[in-house]
Amino acid sequence: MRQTPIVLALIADWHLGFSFAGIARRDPDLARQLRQQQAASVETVFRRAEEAGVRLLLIAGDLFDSARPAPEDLLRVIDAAAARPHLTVVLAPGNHDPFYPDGYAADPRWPASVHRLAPEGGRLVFPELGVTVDGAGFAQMIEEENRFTGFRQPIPPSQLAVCLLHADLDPPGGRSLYRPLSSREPWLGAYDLVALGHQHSPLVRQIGSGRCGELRYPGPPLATTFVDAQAKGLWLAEARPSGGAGWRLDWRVLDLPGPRFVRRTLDLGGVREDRELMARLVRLAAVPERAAGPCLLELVLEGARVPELVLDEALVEQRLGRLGWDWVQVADRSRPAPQFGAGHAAGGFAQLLGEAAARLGEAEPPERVAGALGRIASLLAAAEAENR
Ligand SMILES: [Mn+2]
Repeated sequence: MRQTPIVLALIADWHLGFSFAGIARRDPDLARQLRQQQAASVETVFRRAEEAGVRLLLIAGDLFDSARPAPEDLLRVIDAAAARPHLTVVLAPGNHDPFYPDGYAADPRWPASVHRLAPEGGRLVFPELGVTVDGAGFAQMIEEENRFTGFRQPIPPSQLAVCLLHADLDPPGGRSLYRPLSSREPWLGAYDLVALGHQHSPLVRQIGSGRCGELRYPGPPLATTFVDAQAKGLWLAEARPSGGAGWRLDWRVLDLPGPRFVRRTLDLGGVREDRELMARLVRLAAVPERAAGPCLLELVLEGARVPELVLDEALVEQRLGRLGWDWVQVADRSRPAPQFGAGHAAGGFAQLLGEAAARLGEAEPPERVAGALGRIASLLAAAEAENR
């Protein structure tokens, strides 16, 4: 039996070639810096993997942001892999970068060490590594069903059994446009590791049957949007036979230089005036320590906002920017008070309701104001419908 453990790395949702267009509209320099960091991360990831003794690099889809990556993005990955022929790479294309017969996955310049799993599914046996990798790439951008359910031929217990897939694990209601996969499907018992991409957050679930392996999302190695706020870096595992039914995997994560996308939430329910709002924002928006790359903040506002609270988003972004953030954006999900702006078809009744809403904010505790404002808003909507 093998004495030294197999070292492997798992990557998903890298989204190389992402445009950062939303950031570029307001801050072209920051967008350029993010694109450069993303491009540089390709060599960094391959180098760090090599230095850590990784023999097998698994890429669970959405390596590229697009099915037609820019030539320089494709070449960066091809070159980084070609420079390390002893690092075996297996790629299962995802919904962003599906396996088209004439696309990047079929490019003849890929070195022999990089295996791309086709939509019909495949089994790759690496006797020198002691690993078998099964899996299938996406054939198109939407697949409302996962057709890959493994192979009948069992993998010998002496081999680490891996399934590599881009799939949506346990989606709400069991339905998804990106290969819904239930963690209870019996065929998963054939694997020590079901390596997944798509959900952009690190997650692990144990498989309760067969080899009693695990389902794992690594999250992206490098964040590209606020969806990636949980991104941790490059996930590595040492795999060794457990002595029982399957293999044991011990995971650790290598921190990579890059941007920090941070999301923080403020409940406006208890906030009564602008000064208090600013004080809370400043407390909430402390910049994280040890941040090497740019720091981007999304401030999410929740709760019921009292009507006299004037929230100037530009002012908030400016004030928080002074705390050291490279980017601040406000996502207002608070329930707004009824609007009585100019040009509104507001008659006397609407005026009355508006004044009542303002008085409520002065006199009542916020938790009661919330319900009353909702009532006022529906009365106003009914009044408007009548006027139409
Ligand atoms: Mn993705």
